[in-house]
Amino acid sequence: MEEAAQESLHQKILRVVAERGSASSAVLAKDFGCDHQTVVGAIKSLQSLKDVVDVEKRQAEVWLLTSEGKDVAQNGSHEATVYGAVNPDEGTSQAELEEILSKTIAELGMRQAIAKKWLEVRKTAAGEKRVFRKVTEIKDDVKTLLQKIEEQKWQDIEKGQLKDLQRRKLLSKGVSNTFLVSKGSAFTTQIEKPEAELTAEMIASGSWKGKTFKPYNFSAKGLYPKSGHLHPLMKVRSEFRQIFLEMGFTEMPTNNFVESSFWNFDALFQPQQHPARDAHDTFFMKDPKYAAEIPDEYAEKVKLVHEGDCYGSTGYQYDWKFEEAKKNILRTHTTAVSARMLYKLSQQETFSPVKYFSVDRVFRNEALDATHLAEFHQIEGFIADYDLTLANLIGILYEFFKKLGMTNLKFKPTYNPYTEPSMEVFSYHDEMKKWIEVGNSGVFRPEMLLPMGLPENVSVIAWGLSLERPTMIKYGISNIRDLFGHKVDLQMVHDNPLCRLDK
Ligand code: FB9
Repeated sequence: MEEAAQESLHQKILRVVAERGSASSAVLAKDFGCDHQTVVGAIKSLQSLKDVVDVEKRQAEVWLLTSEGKDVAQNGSHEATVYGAVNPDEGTSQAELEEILSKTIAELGMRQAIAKKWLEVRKTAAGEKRVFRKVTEIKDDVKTLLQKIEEQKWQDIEKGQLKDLQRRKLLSKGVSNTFLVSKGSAFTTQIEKPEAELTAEMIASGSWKGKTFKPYNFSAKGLYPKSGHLHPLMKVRSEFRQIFLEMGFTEMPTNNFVESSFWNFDALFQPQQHPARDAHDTFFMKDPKYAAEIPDEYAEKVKLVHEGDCYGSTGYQYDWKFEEAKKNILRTHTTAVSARMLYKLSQQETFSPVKYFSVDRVFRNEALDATHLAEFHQIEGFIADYDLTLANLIGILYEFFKKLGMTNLKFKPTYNPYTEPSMEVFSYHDEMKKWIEVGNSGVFRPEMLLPMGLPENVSVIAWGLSLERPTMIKYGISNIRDLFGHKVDLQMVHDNPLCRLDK
């Protein structure tokens, strides 16, 4: 109810109480022609003003119209309906009445109308039974009574009539909580709207002294704190993390975006003149330009394998430089972290098989377009164990992508500097009705593993994909800027649904 209207309702109630000494909420609602609950709310609000009114809760037996009763109060009694349907000249057959009205109304109405001598059944000259009117007009007292009850004026009606209407299932007995409001010890009709809060201005000016304040409602519910909402990428990352954890993988520590060229490229047997290592594809750090430390002994072995004729490989036959390896960059793939983890593994007393994964940001100085930014989240998994083969890699890829709902896979040979053989992974997407590239994979080369010092019969199978591609497909986002970056609509973050990768 509008505040002003609620205000005038307060005043109207106080005026009636001033005149009558007290008043019931039910009577007030009827007199004011407004909803009983609204009047109760206003009474409770007046009650919060100290001693202005006294309020006593009462339970009164009330007569309530049933749904059929409400229909009769609005449209007339069954008997009046049947009387109205009878043709005043030729009369009407019962079958026609049942067809016009309904069997129930025709039967109920006929019985009441005959009892009230409004209608009679007699035979025509042709010997047909028809219903005829006995009076030219009627008074629908049932409708009138029910309307009075609806206005809560049942006090003027005889008990027998109420019982009769109850018998006809037009009325039912109920209990209504009403409130008797009467003058309190501090009764006044001049109430000031109670203040909802004590302001600094009131305290400074002292104006609070003449005001009444709403009592503090300790049981009021607090505002629902606007909680945060996970970004779709983070929801999808959680789903991938869950998949890897279910498969027994351990997450790698990926909390360094800045990486040395050594771990990002050299340790992966990626030659220093490889095009991916120039400034067109990689972000080089200005400061600090060089990595603080690189494991020297291991770096010497990396130098040997790059330059060739070592570890059973011809290498790349070039002069490998420490200075190039020490340059700091923004990592271009999380395979740099995989290299660090494998080196750490090789430093253990004895080798033990492991399964690791990572999901984190990587950076590439590439041409931007609708689906590519200078950074994306790479997902990577690898398994290091004795004598793993391409068959094991294909098997784990089927297991992994099955958890994404993809079972129809194809593998296409490709080249990566650090894996041999290498395969691109494709899956047939039923909704898009086409084959889509869903990742890249391979077996890390001996030139990467042997300089670390891993046993010769240990092999490592690995694969990778992005987080953005599945997220964009799952959430139907066509432009990556609607998913990632400063132009993202935060409402999208708020509204987007739970992520289910397997559906
Ligand atoms: O994610 C990619 N595609 C993809 C993945 C999931 C998916 O799920 C949908 C719900 C159905 C849909 C699509 N791709 C890899 C393939 C392409 O999108 C490709 O065009 C883009 N690739 C990125 C690199 O582009 C600069 C995706 C990214 C990628 C590519 C390769 C690796 C990681 C990410 C890798 C690797 C790797 C290989 C061997 C050993 C270790 C790591």
